[in-house]
Amino acid sequence: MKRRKFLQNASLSSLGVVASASVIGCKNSTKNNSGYTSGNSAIKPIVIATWKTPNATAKAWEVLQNGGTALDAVEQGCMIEEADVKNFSVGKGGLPDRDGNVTLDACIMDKDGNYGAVMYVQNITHVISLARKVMEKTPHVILTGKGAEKFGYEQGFKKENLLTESSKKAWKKWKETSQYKPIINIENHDTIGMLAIDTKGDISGACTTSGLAYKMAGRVGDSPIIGSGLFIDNEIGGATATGMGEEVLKTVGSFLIVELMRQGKTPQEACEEVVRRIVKKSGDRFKDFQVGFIAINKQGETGAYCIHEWFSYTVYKQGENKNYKSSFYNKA
Ligand code: SD4
Repeated sequence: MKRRKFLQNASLSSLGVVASASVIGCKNSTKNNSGYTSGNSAIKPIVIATWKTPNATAKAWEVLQNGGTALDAVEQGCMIEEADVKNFSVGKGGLPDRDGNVTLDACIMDKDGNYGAVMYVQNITHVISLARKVMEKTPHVILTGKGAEKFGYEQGFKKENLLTESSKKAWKKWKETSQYKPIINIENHDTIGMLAIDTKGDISGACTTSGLAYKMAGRVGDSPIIGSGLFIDNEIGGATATGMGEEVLKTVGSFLIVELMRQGKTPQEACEEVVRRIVKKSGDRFKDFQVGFIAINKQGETGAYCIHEWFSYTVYKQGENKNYKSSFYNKA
């Protein structure tokens, strides 16, 4: 999806986006327009996901409402985006690397701190399920490339061509200039990271992506890496990232958010601190890349923060599925 153009052409209200900057971060409210919540009563079940992904959160919510686990919810929620060929950053239809190959990364974490990931996988759409199989059926936590693919076929996954006609067309157009310059909020930021709390109060998370469009062959970003693209600690909460993976990796952003929450920060405060740290480390470079985080704590309080305007996230809680605009660092 051409997100910036899309966002420029639509008013906030027509997107169903609820402006949040002024209320995000206010510590004592119990419920407000931002999707950010705070207070003593635990909110569950609840699901939060990066970007405008209402179909994915609806699927996860359905699983949770039926008494399913947070782990099942995040897997099934993410599968919706993986199957959506209109999402150019996830699963089938994801934009390829510069050689024209679609390569997918994903990871999943459960309430017991178990983790499974696959990286650089071709020809399999539902890599989030493959990551779960790695977690549950192998003695390992990460499989990559051909090995992951082989394991997938052994587990009954279907071999598919992930390069759709429209992604192929976009790649051919890109090849005319071959300029690798990811643009903030444009072609490559619809990665889905999802966090959920089930009716028992247990937390799980998942993250799945085709990575940055036109990346070098072999490149892996933050999304499948524990602590960077995703981290869950069932005692504390969880966090997940979207945006320029290289920058998230260098800060181990999702782990850091969870650790900051352990030290007493709200999810919102923790997201803000990690974004500020990324900005500070980058000197002036932050002007050219986007990073966004979402987080949830054990009480079901949520937070979100990004560097540049127009990151959004979707929360399904108390029967309502809503997209919210994230507050952001760069007001310049
Ligand atoms: C990556 N973080 O591979 C991912 C890209 C992303 O929406 O978030 N795209 O670096």
